Amino acid sequence: MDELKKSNLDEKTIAMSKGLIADAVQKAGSGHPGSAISMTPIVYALYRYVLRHDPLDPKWEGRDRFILSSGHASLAQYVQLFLAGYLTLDDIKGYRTMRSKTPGHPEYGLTEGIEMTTGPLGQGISTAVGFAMASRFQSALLESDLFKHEVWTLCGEGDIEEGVSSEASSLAGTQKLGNLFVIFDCNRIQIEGDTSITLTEDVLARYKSYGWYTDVVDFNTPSGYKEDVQALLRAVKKARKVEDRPHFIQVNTVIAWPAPGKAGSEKTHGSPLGEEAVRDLKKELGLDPDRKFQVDPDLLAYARQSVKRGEEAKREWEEGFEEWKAKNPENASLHERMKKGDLPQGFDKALDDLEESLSLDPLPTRASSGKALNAIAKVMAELWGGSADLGGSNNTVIEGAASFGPEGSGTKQWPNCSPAGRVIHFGVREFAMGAITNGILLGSSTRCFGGTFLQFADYERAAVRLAALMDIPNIFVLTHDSVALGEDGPTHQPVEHLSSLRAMPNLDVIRPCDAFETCEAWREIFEKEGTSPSALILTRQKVPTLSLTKEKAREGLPKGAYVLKGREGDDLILMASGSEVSLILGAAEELEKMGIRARVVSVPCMEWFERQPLSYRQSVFPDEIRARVAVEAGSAMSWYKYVGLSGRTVCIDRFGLQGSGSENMKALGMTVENVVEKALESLKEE
Ligand SMILES: Cc1ncc(C[n+]2csc(CCOP(=O)(O)OP(=O)(O)O)c2C)c(N)n1
Repeated sequence: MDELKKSNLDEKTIAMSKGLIADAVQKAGSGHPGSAISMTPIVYALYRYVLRHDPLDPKWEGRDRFILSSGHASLAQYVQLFLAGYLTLDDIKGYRTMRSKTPGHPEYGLTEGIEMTTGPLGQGISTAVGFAMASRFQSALLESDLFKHEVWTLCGEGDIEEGVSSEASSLAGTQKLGNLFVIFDCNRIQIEGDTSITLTEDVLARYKSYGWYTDVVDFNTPSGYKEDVQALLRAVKKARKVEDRPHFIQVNTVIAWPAPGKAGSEKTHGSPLGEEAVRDLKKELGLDPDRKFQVDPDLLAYARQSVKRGEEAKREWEEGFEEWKAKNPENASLHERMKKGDLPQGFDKALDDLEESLSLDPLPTRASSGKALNAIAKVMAELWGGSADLGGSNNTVIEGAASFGPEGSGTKQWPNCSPAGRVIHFGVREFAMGAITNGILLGSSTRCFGGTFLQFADYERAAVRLAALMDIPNIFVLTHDSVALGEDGPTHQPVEHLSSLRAMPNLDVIRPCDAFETCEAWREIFEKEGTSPSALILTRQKVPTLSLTKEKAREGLPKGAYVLKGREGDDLILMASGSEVSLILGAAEELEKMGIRARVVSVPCMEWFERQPLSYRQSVFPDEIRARVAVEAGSAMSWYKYVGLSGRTVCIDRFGLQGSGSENMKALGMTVENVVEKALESLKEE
C-alpha cells in the first residue's frame, strides 16, 4: 500500500493485462472477455497491493485467500496470477484448451493460486463465508493469530441475484466476520443486458441491514470514467479499520472498458470481441495493435515485485510460527497432525468403546450417529459442524461444546458462544450450509459436517456437487431418510434422493442399517483413502440393532456391501440398505421355512463396493445366483445393476403418503410378504 505513487506503472500494467485477456479469448475462440477486462484494475490492485500472498509458495498457510466468485471472468485472475508469478504466458495462451491450467472457470487443485472452483454463481461468495469462519475457528482452536487472515472475494450481479449469497451473507453479518471482504463489481450488465430488468433493490442497503460495513467506489467520475485504483485502495484501507463486521465494497464499473463501440454492452459478456475490436481496444489502451500477447518486461518485473513482497511477508510469518511452535508444543502438535490429515490418538478406541457399550435395543440410526459423532468429537478437537436448524433432529450437536459465534452473542438456548465454539447454527439455510462447510474445509485443516433432512439435500445439492468436483472431504449428514419418517407427509418424505445422490460422481452415499454399521460408517468416513465427500443417510425411526452387524460390520462395511447371512449354494440373494436390511432378514427367515436358502447382503455404500476387486464383488453376488431382490424405501434406479434381468426390486417409485411411518411402509410395499413374493417370482424366472 506504500507504492501508490507509481500509479502510472499501475495503469500501464492494467492496460497490458487487458490486452492479454482480449488476445486469450480471441485465440480460444470463446470465453468471457467483458467483465474480465473491466474487473482487471480490481484484481490487479488486490494481488499487487492488498493480498498477503507468496507466488513461490501458493499454499502458504498464512496467506490471505482470494476467490473470484464470478468464475466466468477467470481470465481476470489468470492474468494477474501470471503477472504475480504463479502462471506462465503459455498458460494464458492455453486458456480454455484441454488439460490447460487455465480452464473456462477456475478449478481447485488444478491451478496454483486458485482457492476453490467457481462458476456456479453465488457459490464463491457463499463459500468465502466458510473460509472466513474457518480462519476464526482455527486461530481460536490453536490460540494464535497466525491463522487469522483476510478472505477476499469478487462478485458480480449474478452472484448477488443468486439466493445462496443472501443466505450466506446474512449469516456472515450475524457472525460479524470482520475478516471477510466482498468487492461487488457493479457493471449493471448481465447476459440479458441491463440489470434494471431484474435487480432493482438497493443492494448496499440490503448488506447494511445484514450488519455489514458498506462503501462505494465509483469509477464513473464527474470527469469521465476513471479506473481509480488509488480510490479503491483508500476504500480498502478504510474498510480494514472496521474489524467487527464483514465488508462490502461496491465498485461501479463499465463492462469491457475501454473497448470502442463495445464497452457497456452485454455482447462482450460471453463472446470474443472480434479481431478488429481487439485491435481497436489495444489502440485505446496504448498497446501495439499488431502484437498479440504483448508483455513488456519492465512491467512484468514491476508486477513481479509481489514475489519479493510475498517472500518477506512469509518470512515474517514463519519467524512468528517457529516462535509459537516452541512456546506451544501441544497446539503445535495438534496443528501438525491436522495439516497431515492424521487421525488423533484414541480415534479407534473411542468407536470401539462405543460399540462395546451398545445394547441390542432398537435405535434410530440418526441417534447412533449422534453417539458416534460425539465419541469422535471427544478425541478430535478439530471436528466441528452443525445443522440447518435441525440439530436435535439430525443428532448433530456436539454435546458440551460452545456454539460458534462472536463472544457474547449467546441466546437463552445456546448461552455459550465463542470463536472456538464447535456447534455451528446455520439457520434454515441448507445451500449456504453446504457452501460454507466446503469453505471451512478449503480454508483450514479442520474437519466439518452439516446436517439436514435427506429431503432438503436437494436444496444444498449444488454445493454437494462442488464438494465432489473439488474432491474435498465434506460430511453431509442427512436424516429422516424415507417415507418411514411418517406424518410430516410427502413433502418431507424422500423418494428419489438416494438414487439421485448416487448418480453424482465422487460422492460416497452411505446408508448404514443399524447402530453398528453407523459407527463403522463414521469410522470409514475418516479412515477411507482419498478425500471424497460423504453423504451419511440416516433413519428417523428406530431400527433393530443386529448381532450380525456387531460381528461383521467392522470388516464388511468399508467394502460397501457384504454378506450378512449366507453360504455356498444359496438359492437367491436378498439385498438392501439401511432400514430395509432388517426387513430382508425377516424375509430370509420366511423363505427358509419354505426350504429356500436366501443370502442376505447389506449394501451400505455402493461407491465403496464398486471399488472392490471383481473377485470380492463376485463373492458377494455370485454369478450363478440369478434370483435376486433389492429392497430400498426409495426409487429403484440404482439397484438394477445388481439385480440383473431375473431380479426384482421392492422399492418406491412414487411420492410418499400421509400416514404413520409403519403405515406408509406397509402401504408402499415395504413388507416381508412382498419381499417373499418378489423372491418367489424371481426364482421362477431364473
Ligand atoms: C448458477 C449459475 N447460473 C447461471 C450461470 C450462467 N451465467 C454465467 S455468467 C452469467 C451472468 C452473470 O452476470 P454478472 O454477474 O453481472 O456478470 P457480468 O455480466 O458482469 O460478467 C450467467 C447467467 C452460472 N454460471 N451460474
